[in-house]
Amino acid sequence: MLRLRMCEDALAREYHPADEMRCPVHFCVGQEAVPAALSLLLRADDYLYSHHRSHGYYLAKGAPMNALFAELYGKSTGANAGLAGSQDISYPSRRFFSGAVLAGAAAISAGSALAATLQKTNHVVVAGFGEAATDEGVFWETINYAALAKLPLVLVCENNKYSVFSPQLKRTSSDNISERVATFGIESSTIFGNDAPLVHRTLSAAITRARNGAGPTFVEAYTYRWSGHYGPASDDPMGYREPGELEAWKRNCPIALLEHEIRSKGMLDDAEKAALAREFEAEIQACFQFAKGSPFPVAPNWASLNFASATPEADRLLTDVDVNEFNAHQELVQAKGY
Ligand SMILES: Cc1ncc(C[n+]2csc(CCOP(=O)(O)OP(=O)(O)O)c2C)c(N)n1
Ligand SMILES: [Mg+2]
Repeated sequence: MLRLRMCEDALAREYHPADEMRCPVHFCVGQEAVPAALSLLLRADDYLYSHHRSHGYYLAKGAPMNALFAELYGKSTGANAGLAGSQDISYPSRRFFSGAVLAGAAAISAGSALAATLQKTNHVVVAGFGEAATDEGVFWETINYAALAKLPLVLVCENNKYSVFSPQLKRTSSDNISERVATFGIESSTIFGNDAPLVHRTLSAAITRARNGAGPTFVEAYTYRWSGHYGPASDDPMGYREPGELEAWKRNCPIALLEHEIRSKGMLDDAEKAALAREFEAEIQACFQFAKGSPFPVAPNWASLNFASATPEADRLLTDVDVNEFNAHQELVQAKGY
């Protein structure tokens, strides 16, 4: 959690006025507990999908911090050669994928979990997303199918109350997401998402269930983003937060809560915390150096940026398919009268 917090704080400090990062960034300051718990629980062969607030999940899957920084700077050494940016970053070799379509993480994760079932591998699939993903129809289709097919899937909803500037109760008549999910036949719970040990226990149980073939679990973790919706600047002047709300959640900082607990048990002292902070600070500075010193990507031609053309299937469709034949087949499948 501390590594992620320091990483996000450092990126936020560098974002303006330097303006060298080439993409919008959604910081996850205040929301460290879920990704940190996942970082301890997921195996290398497990898949993790996330939404636009992606950095915590990226690091949770063990993807390298320097490739994250270089990606934000639009450099060729970035996780996606500088072409994806923050909210669509992926690191395929660590089986991590993010995406800007809110419920996309959930929907794609169900397909990925189905693949795990069909291929009889023992890996599990986790999707992390915000509560606004549950405003989308495909989210409910996903949980319906996940329950039916008993997919090895864990869906984690970080409920931070807001979709950009809109509170949940201005978007839905009730804020009982996990109760609604339970009616689909999925194990479902709501927890205080800034209690790191509770988050860890809950996600650990969910991942174990998935791995043991007991089916999907939905976890709604109440948390709060300290930063604006995107970028480093506060968007409080928009007036969408209730007075005192941010301060109350800051008093419930997930890092401070855990720190208090482990200090009181003699598991952390000042020197140990300072050593951790020094280690993370050195890593972060090395990442900035790496990112800033890396070259921009070079595209030899536009076609080389069409990733679909790198797949044999797409090539075949583009070159072999006879359009006339394709059109002729439409008659066979299209019901008359439509
Ligand atoms: C399908 C879709 N609709 C709308 C948007 C625009 N959009 C980007 S972020 C966001 C808010 C998302 O809120 P939430 O899912 O709760 O995540 P949070 O930002 O609170 O972490 C919206 C509406 C989008 N990216 N995708
Ligand atoms: Mg939200």
